[in-house]
Amino acid sequence: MEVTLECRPGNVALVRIDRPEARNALNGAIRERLAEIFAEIAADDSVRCAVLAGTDKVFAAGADIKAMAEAEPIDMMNRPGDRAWKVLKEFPKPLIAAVNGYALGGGCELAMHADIIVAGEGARFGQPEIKVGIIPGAGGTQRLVRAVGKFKAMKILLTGDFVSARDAEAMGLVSEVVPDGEVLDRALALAGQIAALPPIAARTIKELVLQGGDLSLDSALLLERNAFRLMFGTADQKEGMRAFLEKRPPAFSGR
Ligand code: DAK
Repeated sequence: MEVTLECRPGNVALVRIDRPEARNALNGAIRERLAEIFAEIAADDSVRCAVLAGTDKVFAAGADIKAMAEAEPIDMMNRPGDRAWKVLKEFPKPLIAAVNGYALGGGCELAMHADIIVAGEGARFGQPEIKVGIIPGAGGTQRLVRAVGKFKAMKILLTGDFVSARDAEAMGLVSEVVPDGEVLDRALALAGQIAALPPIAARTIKELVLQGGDLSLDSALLLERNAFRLMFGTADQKEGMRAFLEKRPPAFSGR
């Protein structure tokens, strides 16, 4: 199986891509499996946070060039598995990308669908589509510029050059850089930490950050204010605040 789902203790799901002979190139079967898995864990109340990883050598080198080389526009319209991008975009729970090695093209776009990116020191990010005569197709021209700003994004997109993990971190594309051997453990630890917090608050924060970014500041602030008020209808708000006042650890129920 080239994509695996593992349910970890503490309400964490680990999804791994494993097609090392093709540098985890995202063929139709992998995209289809990602769509299935993320739809499944989105609906599974026992999952509160997910980690998406490749192998310890590569995250993903992008879409499968062999499968696209002779394609016509209509083939691109009907490409199997492309619903994965929609499922990932709409995945409502916190998602952490654990990046070792290359995250290129669709692989970089895949990482940018996450909410937090943990990268190994040897990770390399890039949008090299231009070098094979195409452009990014899963949000690279839009999410990258929102993450790092116009001038860094343009350089990456127009040259196709790779960026080191440290440079990616400095420009805001990576949340945290750790030694290569510690990437997955760090991502899982962060996921465990987030999964232990109230899931309704976590989902709402994700929703506001993503939706709010496309709105005027006033509209986004209104959205936040209303969502803030709704938190007072959750059991976890009562538990969190009472536990604080009673000087005891909270026991969040997810309601
Ligand atoms: N596709 C297919 N095979 C790939 C591949 C890829 N993206 N990347 C690597 N491979 C294969 C190589 O062909 C080689 O296969 P064999 O020759 O052994 O059969 C094997 O993996 C090992 O590759 P290398 O020998 O090149 O390995 P190195 O370690 O030397 O180099 C590398 C690793 C990742 C730097 C290099 O392989 C590389 O530059 N790969 C291509 C990276 C790239 O150009 N990525 C962008 C692809 S275009 C869409 C949404 C998104 C997209 C498209 C549509 N829609 C929603 C419609 C995305 C497009 C892209 O990502």
